[in-house]
Amino acid sequence: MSHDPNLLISERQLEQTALVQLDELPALRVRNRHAEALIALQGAQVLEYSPRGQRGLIWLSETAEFRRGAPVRGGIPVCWPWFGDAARNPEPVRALAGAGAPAHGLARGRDWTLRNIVETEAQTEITLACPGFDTPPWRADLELTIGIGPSLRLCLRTRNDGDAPLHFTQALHTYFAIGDIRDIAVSGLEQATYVDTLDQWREQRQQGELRIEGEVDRIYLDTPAQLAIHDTRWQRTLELHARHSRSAVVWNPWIEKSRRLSQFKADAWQRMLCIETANVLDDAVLLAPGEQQQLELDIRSLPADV
Ligand code: TA6
Repeated sequence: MSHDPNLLISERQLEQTALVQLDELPALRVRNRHAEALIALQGAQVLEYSPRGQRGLIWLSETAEFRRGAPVRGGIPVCWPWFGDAARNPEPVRALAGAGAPAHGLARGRDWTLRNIVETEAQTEITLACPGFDTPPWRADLELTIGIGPSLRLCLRTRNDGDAPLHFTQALHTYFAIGDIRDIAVSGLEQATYVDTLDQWREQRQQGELRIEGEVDRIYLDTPAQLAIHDTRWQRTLELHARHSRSAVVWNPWIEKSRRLSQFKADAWQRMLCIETANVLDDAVLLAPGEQQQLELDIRSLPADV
C-alpha cells in the first residue's frame, strides 16, 4: 500500500480528505457531514477540529509557524516516548532519551507516513505512523488513528518491536479553545492528587472544581476517565473521555510566562487551556517485547450544562 498521501487519496477517490500545504508542512484537510479538521503530517498533529456549525474545539496559535522539524504551537502535539523534560522522567525513560533530548520526545518533530484513510457516513478515519523508532536495543511501532466525526477520537498505539523492555511516558498535549480562561471551570479532578511543577514539584490535593486564576502547570495522578471544561463565555461544555490514561496535565501560562513563549501572542493565555491526556512520572508505561498499548481520547462539545 502506498504511503504517498496524494497517491493514496487519488487511488481511493476520496471525497472527504485532501492534501494541502501549510508553508513548509504538508497537511490533510478533512471535511465531512459532521465536522472539519486539519492534521499536519509532521508529528501527526491535529491542528483544528470544528463540529459543523460550531466554534472549533482546538486552539491554534494566531502566530503559529509551520516549519519542518519545529514544533507548531497549539493543536494536539503527540508527546512520545517521553513527556516534558526528559531529565524529569523515570530512569529507564531517561536512558532511552539520552543527553540533550528535546522537550516532549521525538514523535512531534518527525514526518509521519499515511497508513490508511477510511471514509464512511459515520466519520473519516485517518491512520498515521511515526517512522521507525529504532534506537538499539529499542524498536517500536507508533501509530495514531484519528476519527473525525460528531466527536474527535484519537488512539495512540505503541507496539514494542524490539528485544528489550520498552519504558516510555506519553501525552496527547491538547490545547483547548475557550472563551476566557477567567470564566471556565474544570470538573472531574475534585480530590485528585497533583504535582505542582510551579511549587517545587510538591504534591497537593485538588479542592473542588479547578478554576484558573494564575499560571498553572500541574500533573494530576490517578485521574478519572471523564473530565470536562465548562465554558461560561461560550456557553458550552467540552467533554474529554480518556481510556488507558492515568495522568492528566493542566497548563496555562498566564501573563508572565506568555511573554517568554514562542509563537504565542501576549494575550493568548486568555483563550487557551491545555488538558493533556497522559501517562507520566510513576504512570510510565512498560511494554515487554511484542506487547502493545493504546492511549485513547474522545473529545466532544455539548451545549452548556443548564
Ligand atoms: O505540558 C505542560 C508543559 O510541559 C509546560 O511546562 C510548557 O512547557 C508546555 O508544556 C509547552 O511545551 P512546549 O515545548 O510545547 O513549549
